[in-house]
Amino acid sequence: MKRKNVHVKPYLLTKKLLPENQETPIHFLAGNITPLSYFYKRNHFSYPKLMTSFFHLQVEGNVKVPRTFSYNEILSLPTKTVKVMLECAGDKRSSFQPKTFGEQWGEGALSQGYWKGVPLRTLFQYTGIRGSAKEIVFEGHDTGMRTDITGIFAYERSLPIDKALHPDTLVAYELNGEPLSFKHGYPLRLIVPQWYAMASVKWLKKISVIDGSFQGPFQAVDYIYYPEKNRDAGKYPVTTMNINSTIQQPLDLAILDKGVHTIQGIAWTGEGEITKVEISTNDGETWMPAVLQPKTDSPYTWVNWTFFWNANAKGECTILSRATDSMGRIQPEEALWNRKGYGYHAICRVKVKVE
Ligand SMILES: Nc1nc2c(c(=O)[nH]1)N[C@H]1C(S)=C(S)[C@@H](COP(=O)(O)O)O[C@H]1N2
Ligand SMILES: [Mo]
Repeated sequence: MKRKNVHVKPYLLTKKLLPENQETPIHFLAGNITPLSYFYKRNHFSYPKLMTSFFHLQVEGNVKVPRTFSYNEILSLPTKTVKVMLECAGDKRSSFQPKTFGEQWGEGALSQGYWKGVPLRTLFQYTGIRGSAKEIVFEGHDTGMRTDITGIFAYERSLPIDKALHPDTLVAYELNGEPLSFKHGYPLRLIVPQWYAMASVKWLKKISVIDGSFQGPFQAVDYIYYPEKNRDAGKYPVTTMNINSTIQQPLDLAILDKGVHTIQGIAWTGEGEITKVEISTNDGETWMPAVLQPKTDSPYTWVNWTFFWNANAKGECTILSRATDSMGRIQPEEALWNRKGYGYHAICRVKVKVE
């Protein structure tokens, strides 16, 4: 039978539906912004129920004048648009050996777009900040239970003052020219460039300035690198994204014809910028530079790269990509294993067979 009107539409890859955790199929991250339907989704709890209280943002704690901003007031403040990629700290977790706890993300827990909002620092022009302030805590409207500690918790995270007051740290209300979609934090979410995305708190409810260091479980239990299996020795917090790259094409385990192929992918880093991506088509014996596409309008996004490969020998072969940044960082052979599986960034490898 002939089938009509078959729409071949790629979908997100589902890790879990309750709460919703879905990743982007990496080979569909073609352009430089991620269409909403492919934007990865990561949630610790069920979606909060949208209520009128969501349209007020409280700023309190060690400020001179505590204040509540209405949504409309925030929309009326001077705006800033910044193109920022978000990457989940657990992106590529499934590559860790031995396996670690947490959602077994492949390579697609990342997306990017233009975020429009108000620089967070603008709000503090209205409230002031007391001299003793050390951190700023961001509370989301979503709450729920944890498996390790009893009680009901909100999703809450803090930032050091200097990162919070960076001019590109935003209270965002638009993504790619549309009001933020509910699942990505409508009406207001924090956007923290360069940090893993756990810092970009969705459904902002309250901002508190504190003079200590925040100890909520999403700060002091989760999002900590624990390099040792059974002890907490050597632990330190997850902050900026590691240098990383992903091969989008060919796909892992692809079967290719002999001839010229385009190897293509993306590379990114949480500090400085990508200066080089190298490709090996012989499992790391020799490396050749890929062509980096010109940097666009933001230092906070991935760069696209391509490499033309003449596959003239039949057989199996491993293709690797390795990025270097302006801070002198380079992707390692092996990522630092850690108990919760954060920050995987080893050299990317795909296996192909040429026939
Ligand atoms: N309120 C709230 N904010 C949150 C989270 C959450 O569960 N609740 N998850 C964080 C994590 S771990 C990630 S990776 C990003 C995911 O953002 P997205 O769903 O818009 O892609 O949101 C962050 N902000
Ligand atoms: Mo995340």
